[in-house]
Amino acid sequence: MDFAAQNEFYRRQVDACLSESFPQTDASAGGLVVEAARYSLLAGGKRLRPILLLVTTAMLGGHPDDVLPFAAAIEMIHTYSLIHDDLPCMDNDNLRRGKPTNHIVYGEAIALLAGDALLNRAFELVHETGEHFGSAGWKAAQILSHASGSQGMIGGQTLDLLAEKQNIDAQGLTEIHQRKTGLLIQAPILMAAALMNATDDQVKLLTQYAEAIGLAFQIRDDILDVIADSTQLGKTPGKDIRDQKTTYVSFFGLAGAQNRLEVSIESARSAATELQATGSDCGYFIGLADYLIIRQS
Ligand code: GRG
Repeated sequence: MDFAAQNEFYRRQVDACLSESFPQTDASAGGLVVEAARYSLLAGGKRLRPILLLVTTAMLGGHPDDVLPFAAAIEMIHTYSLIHDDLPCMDNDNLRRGKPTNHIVYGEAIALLAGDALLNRAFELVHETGEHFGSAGWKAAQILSHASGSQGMIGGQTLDLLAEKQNIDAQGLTEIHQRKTGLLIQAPILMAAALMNATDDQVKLLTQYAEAIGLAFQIRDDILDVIADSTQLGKTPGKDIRDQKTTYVSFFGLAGAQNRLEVSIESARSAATELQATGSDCGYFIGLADYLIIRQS
């Protein structure tokens, strides 16, 4: 299967699992907040993070079905962060995944609760499934908590808010990107490595790959904010300039950002090629690196 077919195959599995993992309940059991959570969870999206967990698991000799709840959990955490990020007190946006944002449809209070519900359901799933993997399950849970907590995504979002209208240096910019976006993209790869008891050499190469694509993803996001339109993106472009944010493009210029994107992608390709040489099928990893350079949404 080529990259696109593999991606589509796993995306369908993720979508089915997400719907089953957070079923609609009736009004007496918090039906409205579940409806709001499902509105954003099932609104589409690339499903990059859960697919990475399934692909890495398969690459390391495991069965993707066995780790589907972990994959759903990551997507729930990602979706909650998008709902909260779109709220008026944060980015105040009205378009996400090509649809009106959660608070536009359900109001701010329910949107806040829908995000909270997704976060809690995510860790419920991790605990339900983690016990079947023994200590590896706990390790995977710890990786996910770290990536999404105050040392990871929440910390990165805080630094990002504090950095608005400030002059930050390249190191500060990388730190924000690494924590806000990078760690949750690295997490599924490292969780799969933990769950599949990968060797130290495999973990080293998987970490190199994961760090490189996490950074590449964010640099491309900064580029798209400048060059894409809202139909393409499914969200509002031009927000970084509006909020006077320092981004890879504002700091290094479009060509400089593109250059750094290519350096990151080269590092990802090199790690994937080395992993391939150890006998793992890294076709998806290489295809993803190529896609991240040109992705349009
Ligand atoms: C509010 C706790 C909290 C965190 C917010 C992730 C995040 C932190 C904010 C999202 C804002 C943003 C546009 C970040 C840039 C990178 C990013 C995470 C883009 C969205 O992810 P995609 O492209 O989205 O994977 P889809 O919709 O495809 O899942």
